Amino acid sequence: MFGLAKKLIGGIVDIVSDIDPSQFVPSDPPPPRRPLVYAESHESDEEKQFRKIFRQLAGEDMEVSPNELMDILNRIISKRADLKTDGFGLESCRSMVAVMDSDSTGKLGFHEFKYLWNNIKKWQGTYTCFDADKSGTIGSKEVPQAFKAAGFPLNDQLYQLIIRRYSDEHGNMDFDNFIGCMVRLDAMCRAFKTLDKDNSGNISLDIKEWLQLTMYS
Ligand SMILES: [Ca+2]
Ligand SMILES: [Ca+2]
Ligand SMILES: [Ca+2]
Repeated sequence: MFGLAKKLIGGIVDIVSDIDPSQFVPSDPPPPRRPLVYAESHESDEEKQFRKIFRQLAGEDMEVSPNELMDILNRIISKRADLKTDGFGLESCRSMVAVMDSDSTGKLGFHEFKYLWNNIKKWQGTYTCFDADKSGTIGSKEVPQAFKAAGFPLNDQLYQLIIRRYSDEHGNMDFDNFIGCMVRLDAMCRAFKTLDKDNSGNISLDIKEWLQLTMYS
């Protein structure tokens, strides 16, 4: 989704000359029951490239399990000295899979994973950008700016709550905690918007719906 937006913006900046309009065909995720062959023949080059990488990461079953997600993320962050972290834990990866698992397979399929991947890339940029003192973590003073920039302008009370839950005893949020927090916050905001059909800012859930939402997350 973000790749496409970037491509479109890039196309506007480049203006005419080498624009290939067929590149701009929006590649919406196909309905889940469509055969794979159909999905693949309607993909952009960018998506084809990403699918190749996905195949390697996901293995035989073509789905990314929490363990596979943990391995991938830990392999990537081991190369990044600027991002302080004690590594992605299994519990945090299980939570990320749960909130992204829209078709309830217990793992991440191609589109679920791609969505998560693009978001992690975006939030890594936010993390680096808003680590103003270059400590490698997001300190409590850096939290409001970082979250605002990521699209979540909260209030002081919620920032304090998030720090209590995701930061260490000195108020510093390391990289894996930041990503875990963002994935969850983003998913919960999306769930809210879906449930708030009339945009009133209020939703009403019964106990079953409440537990479905909170227990698989
Ligand atoms: Ca951590
Ligand atoms: Ca899934
Ligand atoms: Ca910092």
